[in-house]
Amino acid sequence: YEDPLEVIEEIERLKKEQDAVILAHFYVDGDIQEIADYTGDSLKLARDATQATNSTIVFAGVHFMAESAKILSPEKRVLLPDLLAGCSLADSCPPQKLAAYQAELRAQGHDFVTVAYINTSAAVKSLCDWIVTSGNARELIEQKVPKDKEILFVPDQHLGRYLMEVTGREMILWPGSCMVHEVFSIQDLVRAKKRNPKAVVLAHPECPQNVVELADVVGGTEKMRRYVSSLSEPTTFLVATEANMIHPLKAIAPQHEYIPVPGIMADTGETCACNRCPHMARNTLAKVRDCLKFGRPEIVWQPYFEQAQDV
Ligand code: CIZ
Repeated sequence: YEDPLEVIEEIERLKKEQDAVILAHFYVDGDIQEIADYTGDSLKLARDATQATNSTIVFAGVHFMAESAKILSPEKRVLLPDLLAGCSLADSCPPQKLAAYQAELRAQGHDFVTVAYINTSAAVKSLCDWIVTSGNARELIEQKVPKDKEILFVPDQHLGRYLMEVTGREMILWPGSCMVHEVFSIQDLVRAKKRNPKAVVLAHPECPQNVVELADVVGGTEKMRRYVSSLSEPTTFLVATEANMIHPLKAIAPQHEYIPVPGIMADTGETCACNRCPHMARNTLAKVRDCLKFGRPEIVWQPYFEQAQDV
């Protein structure tokens, strides 16, 4: 057992020693969000990473987020507290498979651009025309993607389907999905709505269509924060996204009550009270301390074509 307060003191000391800044995603544990210099969604954190003047970035999040920070700030040392913190969405779209599918579509005569959700590896990003986040996908597709082109959207089929609906654009969808958002239990959501008839349902667009259809507000984490802080009247919210999101919602709008929507556990089929991402959960205070102490795991990155030449 380690006293969390002592670990936090060590982190503060090591941060100064190593000229480091800590970035934490809204889906990591609240105790890490509390000690972070910046918190946010992947879009905000990628921007924060470029603004920070420190030479080391500790990214408490998952691999593709730390990799995005490294791509945008290659001169900085980027540390990820646990290298195994991956992403089911990123894993569902390997670069070789995507390249083969793009070739097949071209051979069939499709004239398309590839739009990738940020939850992808750097190798996949290098095969795509546009990279979007939940915070800017709609705007970018509406304003930037030429109307005469088809869109291949990867890797999240649920977000892609939602974007088809709101933008009115036809898309070819990659069949990936997020393990956290995929398992929301529609029956439990309906029950929670019956128990809290005045509650407002917030759902992430990575949720399947039947959950999104029951939502009052559909949006990424930054949109959820903006929405709850726009209401002064105390309100009950049913939150259908990673349960740690309740931490920043409470911080910005403590007048409300937040109830996580239950999920179904993939291995046992049992309902769990709140839905946690096992990859985000790999981040702990002790691992944040250790990566600062030992300077690893470090994210190193090379463009795809250079990797290919090395093989
Ligand atoms: O973009 C992100 O950070 C993710 C994965 C979700 C969200 O809505 O913030």
